[in-house]
Amino acid sequence: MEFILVTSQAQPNVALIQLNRPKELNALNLQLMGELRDALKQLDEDENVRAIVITGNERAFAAGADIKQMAGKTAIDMLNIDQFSTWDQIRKTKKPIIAAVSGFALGGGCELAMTCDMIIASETAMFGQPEIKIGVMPGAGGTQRLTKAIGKAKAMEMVLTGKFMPAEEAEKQGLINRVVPVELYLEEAFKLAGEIAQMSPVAIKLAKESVNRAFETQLDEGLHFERKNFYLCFASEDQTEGMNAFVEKRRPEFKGK
Ligand code: CO8
Repeated sequence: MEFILVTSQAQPNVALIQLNRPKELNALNLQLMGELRDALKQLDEDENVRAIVITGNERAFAAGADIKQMAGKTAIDMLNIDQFSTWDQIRKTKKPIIAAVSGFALGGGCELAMTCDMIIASETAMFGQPEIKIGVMPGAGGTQRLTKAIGKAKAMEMVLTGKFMPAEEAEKQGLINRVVPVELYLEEAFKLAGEIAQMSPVAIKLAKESVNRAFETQLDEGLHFERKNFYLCFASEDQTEGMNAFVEKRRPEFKGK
């Protein structure tokens, strides 16, 4: 594995996955996501593992999908790459996953944290869906999960302005479980994972499945709708302009084409 580190017994019955592209703020390229999918599948099958913690580093959980990798893509390229089958596989993990978030959790990074079952954040964590600023929109569940977590008005504002939400506010809005000082976020995530790991693995699996079921039937339809619109963004000149502007470190000029 090049872009993630896996420790299968970080604590008794608890595994840790660390996203490890620190220079790129853990931008989620295709390889990293593939590695994450494979690691989760293995841990899900390992009977010594009962709970999984996913983390980044202090500066970034993940600053989103890798814009440099996506910048030149067309809608059809995006459709053919079919990166969302990886996300779907991650979503199917049966064991509980806790995201331990510090620093940036943006775009795909925020979506990855929300795909986990619980989120423990450091006081420096920043959540956001800033895709709109680079001429696209969330594509890995952001419009659906954020709206369900914090309600339409707040989600709409975040998705349409790209504004970040600090950890304290995210806790108030119900997006995350709790905020702790930066030196404690990983420890707190382990504590929660350790508590869960003491329960019946069978009951935990069934309970997780049932809680997810509370919104999953509508979620499937919502995710499908979101994906089509996300791909459609790649048919616009604004997507090319927005992503190239990011890569070239300048302001984008959107033309509505
Ligand atoms: N993709 C690629 N590279 C990135 C990304 C990214 N998302 N984020 C940061 N980087 C790189 C920067 O380009 C920079 O690299 P370099 O030194 O080579 O120029 C390095 O990481 C450090 O970043 P900055 O210098 O920009 O650090 P700052 O502290 O000045 O700013 C920010 C930090 C605010 C986080 C800034 O980097 C930023 O705005 N990043 C982009 C955030 C963003 O727009 N995220 C959404 C991406 S699109 C998306 O996630 C769509 C998801 C839908 C589908 C999911 C499929 C996987």
